[in-house]
Amino acid sequence: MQHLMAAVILLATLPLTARAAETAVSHGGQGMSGSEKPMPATANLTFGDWIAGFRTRAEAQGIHAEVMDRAFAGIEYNTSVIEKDRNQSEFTRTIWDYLDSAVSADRIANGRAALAIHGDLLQRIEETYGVDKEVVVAIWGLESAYGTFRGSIPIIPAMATLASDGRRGEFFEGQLVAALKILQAGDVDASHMTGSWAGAMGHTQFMPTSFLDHAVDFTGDGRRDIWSDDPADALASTAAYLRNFGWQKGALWGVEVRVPEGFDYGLTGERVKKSATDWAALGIRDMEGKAVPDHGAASILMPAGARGAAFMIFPNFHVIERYNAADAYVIGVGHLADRIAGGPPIRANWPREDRALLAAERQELQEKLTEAGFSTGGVDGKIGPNTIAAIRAFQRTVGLVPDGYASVEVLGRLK
Ligand SMILES: [Ca+2]
Repeated sequence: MQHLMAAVILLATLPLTARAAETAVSHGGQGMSGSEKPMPATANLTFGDWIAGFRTRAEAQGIHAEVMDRAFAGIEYNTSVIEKDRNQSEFTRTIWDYLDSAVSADRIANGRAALAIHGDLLQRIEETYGVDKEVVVAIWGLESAYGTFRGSIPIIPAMATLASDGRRGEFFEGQLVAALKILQAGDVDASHMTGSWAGAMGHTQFMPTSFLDHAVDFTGDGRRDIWSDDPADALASTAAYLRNFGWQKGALWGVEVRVPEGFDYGLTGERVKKSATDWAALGIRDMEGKAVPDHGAASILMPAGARGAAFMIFPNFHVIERYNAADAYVIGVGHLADRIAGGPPIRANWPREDRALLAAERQELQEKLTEAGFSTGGVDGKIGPNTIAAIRAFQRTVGLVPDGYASVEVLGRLK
């Protein structure tokens, strides 16, 4: 999952359970251009040649020949994995659509049930790692619907296929070597090492490299087993992951806030950090009208612009980002955890009449902004800090609220 961190997200028409993996490999998640090489007709022959070369590279990284032999026995090129990699949707979900599903009544109820059923285990994990149990349960709920959808695709063939394919071969070869190291360590055998097509494994969808860095054996049987029905090792591994990135127990991830009339929307976004006290002085209040207590350096996030909800976010927000960097995901995890703990729904309305820009429209937005003199630092279809800054600058010149939100309206004004 550390590979997720820098990734810009795609919250496309994907099952929630596949999202972490999608994100890990989407690098912005745009639809594929027409320049991709078609798969060679002799894919299996090519795959065999690739395996021969890979064997040498894997052995150079300490993978034993017998581990390689066992893992690759009868392996076949997985065409469907390549098809999935090529056909990622260009449709991006709005944050409200995402949250409707991520924090549905069912997912809240199932989270509370999971917390009750596994209460003793989660309490021990919380005490051991100093990570609030509700956030661990929320990640479990989003990644696999509390263990219901852990992924059944054999990881070694999937990673080998993607590694042999040129598009993101280096990334997947790293995951494949990590997966072989897991087999070599004896945590699982190849037949039980399953997950999503893009390599996310087990109850909380660890990528192989993240497993090597963070997974733990909480049951004490000598194996880090994140795949079996017993979620203990997977949940403890997730807690360890969050602890390793600096989780502060008992501190908020974020809280919904109201911004005052005349608020400078140029202060929104993760780049601007202030203390809760300084935000209070600027008129930011929680939904009860009170100043927000201090939970560390805070930013004001308005993920759907000025017409949607506002959140004051804290350092724990950035810890959840290490799992998956999308604002929608982080808010989904944090809000689900709050709801499982009995907290209130998000109160603000979302601009539900809006739709998300398509990938082609995001590129068009960047082209039009650049043409109009507001540089987006390139045209890649990803709405990053440069594009947000360009949108704000454009909004100011035409008298729109400078919230930096990449809306259909802004694109329309540029045309
Ligand atoms: Ca174990």
